[in-house]
Amino acid sequence: MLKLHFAPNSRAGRIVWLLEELGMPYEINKMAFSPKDLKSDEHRARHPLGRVPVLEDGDITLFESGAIVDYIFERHQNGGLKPAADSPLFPNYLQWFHYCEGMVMPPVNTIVVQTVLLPPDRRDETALGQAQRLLTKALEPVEGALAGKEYLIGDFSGADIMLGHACFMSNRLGCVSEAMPNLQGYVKRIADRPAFKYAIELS
Ligand SMILES: N[C@@H](CCC(=O)N[C@@H](CS)C(=O)NCC(=O)O)C(=O)O
Repeated sequence: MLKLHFAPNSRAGRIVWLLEELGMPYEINKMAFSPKDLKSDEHRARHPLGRVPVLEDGDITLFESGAIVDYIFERHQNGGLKPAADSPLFPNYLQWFHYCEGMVMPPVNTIVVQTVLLPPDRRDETALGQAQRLLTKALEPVEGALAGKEYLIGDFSGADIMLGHACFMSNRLGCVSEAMPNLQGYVKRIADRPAFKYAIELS
């Protein structure tokens, strides 16, 4: 059975969300989002940086959320929520799937560091402002892509598991403004999905 190593309020929520959407059985190892759990020798043996998510499948260990999503589709779901390579939807699927970690999450990470993780006396307003501007810019093409669509490629897909989760987090950080009505509607649609609710409330 698949085993997911999880901490709340993290990208591990993407994998819970996916497994719940697919109705797949899995075991979960719930850790605290704290150095005591994540940087323990036991967890570093699974992920050299002591991060989440980590998925174990028998003797296979994977520690990158996008790779985990794709692995589940290819090894366990015969494609799953992913268009076939010859589908006209495939190029857009790939683009938005990878846009998540490539373009949206870097400024999200900085904003979380500068507003939550660092003690107030070590926070840097300039770095925070830059990251907020960068995130707004990175979200603009997503706003455009969602025009007239419920989900990123039309139907719900693995691209939403990745980038939809990042858009939800961006909204939580106050970076999805009223100037982005398509994104606001998208975040609401995602937040209303029962599997997403389950994942985001898991602690
Ligand atoms: N690109 C990686 C990022 C993994 C990552 O940074 N996870 C964060 C939680 S969202 C983490 O474990 N942070 C703990 C730490 O940095 O100590 C992925 O998508 O899996």
